[in-house]
Amino acid sequence: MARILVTSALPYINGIKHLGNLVGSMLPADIYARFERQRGNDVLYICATDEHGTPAELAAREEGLEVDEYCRQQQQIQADIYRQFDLSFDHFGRSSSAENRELTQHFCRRLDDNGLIEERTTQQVYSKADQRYLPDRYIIGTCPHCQYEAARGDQCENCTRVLDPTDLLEPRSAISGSTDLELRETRHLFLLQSKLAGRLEKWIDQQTDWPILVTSIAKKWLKEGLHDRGITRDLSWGVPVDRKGFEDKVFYVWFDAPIEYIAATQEWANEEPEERDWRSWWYEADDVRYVQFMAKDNVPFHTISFPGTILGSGEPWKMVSYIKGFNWLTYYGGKFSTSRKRGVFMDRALEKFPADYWRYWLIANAPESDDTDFTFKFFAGGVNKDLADTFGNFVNRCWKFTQSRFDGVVPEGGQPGEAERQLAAVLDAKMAAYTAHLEEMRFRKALADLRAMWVLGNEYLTHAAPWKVIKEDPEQAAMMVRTGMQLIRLFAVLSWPVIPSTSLRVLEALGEKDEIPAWPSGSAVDDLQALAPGTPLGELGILFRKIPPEEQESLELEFGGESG
Ligand code: B3M
Ligand code: ZN
Repeated sequence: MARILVTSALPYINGIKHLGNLVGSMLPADIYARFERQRGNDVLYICATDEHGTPAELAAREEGLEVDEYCRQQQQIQADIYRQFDLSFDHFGRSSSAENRELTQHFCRRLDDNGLIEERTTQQVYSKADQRYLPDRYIIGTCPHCQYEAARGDQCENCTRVLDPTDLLEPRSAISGSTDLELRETRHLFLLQSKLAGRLEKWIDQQTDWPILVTSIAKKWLKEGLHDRGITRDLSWGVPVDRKGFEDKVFYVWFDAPIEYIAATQEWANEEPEERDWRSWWYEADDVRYVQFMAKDNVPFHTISFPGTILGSGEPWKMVSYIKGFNWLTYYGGKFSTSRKRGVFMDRALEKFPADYWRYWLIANAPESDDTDFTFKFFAGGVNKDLADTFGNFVNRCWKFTQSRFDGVVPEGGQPGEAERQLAAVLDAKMAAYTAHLEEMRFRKALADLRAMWVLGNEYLTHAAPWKVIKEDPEQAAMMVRTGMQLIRLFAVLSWPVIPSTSLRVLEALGEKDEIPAWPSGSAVDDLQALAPGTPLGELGILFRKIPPEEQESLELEFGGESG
């Protein structure tokens, strides 16, 4: 039994996430975690809200709430939506936890002990109108690299480059819009990343099996040269800096956020201290495979900054084993945008369709090697063709026929023949490919394999035509119908990582109660005998409904499907 630690990028606290956030981190992580659990591995899937930094403060201000109260409310709202999307976190924590405060301060002390922290006097943008410093997102201006006009002080959303507020052209305050800004001197802690460059480069070079999308971003950063990085800010909300003269400052959100992966595991363990051991997952944890999921704009922080923190600590913390990165999901050719409320957000998505419709479509079209463009027409096309017409229809055909001709019981009798042998051979190959693709986290390929198996089921049934055979040879027809029911069961098990609630609905209707259906053996001859003859079929109903063209159009109107 392997031990697999899974984390997905921590969603910012500032508001409900959109489908792009979901497909670029939490959904693929969940599918991978479920798959590995089905195979009997010991999986720990950890996530949390990222609660510090200027986005939280700005959002709380907009809602007229104190920032800690805002975070408390939003964390629960997000946790609730993720539950409805069947995201199977072992723990969904908060980066504002006491555990994270302790651990963040610990890392800073260790880095300091190792000569990697330096106090420096810096010039920060100060707004006279707002009577405060304007770090990171408190300041907006034009990106000096791509000329995007609404670039933020910490990163340009358009070209993903990491920025310093003083880089921005025509800067203005995000609070008041004031351009009456000046530079003032203030002391900050700097992490001497330049001293870590050699070690980081060596470590990245060892990651020969990582996706190119990920290693190319890391190497680009290393090539541009690692700058020493300010890890504190003139803000009041965040992890306090436990150092003389720094009483009014907190750590930079990107310093404490990844540490929360570890701290959230501590939160998880602290809920059941007798039973759970966070340390075995994170400290001297050579037997653990650690996989991270994130969109590409987060990759620099996970390949350079966070590993730098860990290496610099000089302690044997777990380093990531594999990073799965994603490109963008676009919306009608433009960006999903939280600030402009453009696109489909997770709460609204669930008002329209059950989670499985979204989970299936998103992962089948995941932006892996390239961006994917969401439109309701494209979405409906996948739902109608794959879920309703292929998987749903196959289940429905077998179910109905068994009910009308075999008293709703999986029939016995008959001997599998050549058609069944061929079916098993093709299934063996497809199952092997599907398993390998999930293992490699190549989700689009995996989903193509799964679809191919669903198609195979329909083809088998059409070809076998038990409704004809039953007239001359009821035994033979029984064997065919039984094979169909075995396929349904197998498909439900194989589909569980992707569409868990539909899968369990089918398995329950077949009298199975396991919360985590065990992964099949991979030998179809055996796997097509799992269901005992005589098993009664429960009520199932329609698994997936079709989305007609009129509805696609009205969704487009409702959600604003114009290009942007
Ligand atoms: N909250 C950014 C994001 O959601 C950030 C990720 C933190 S991972 C430690 O895109
Ligand atoms: Zn830019």
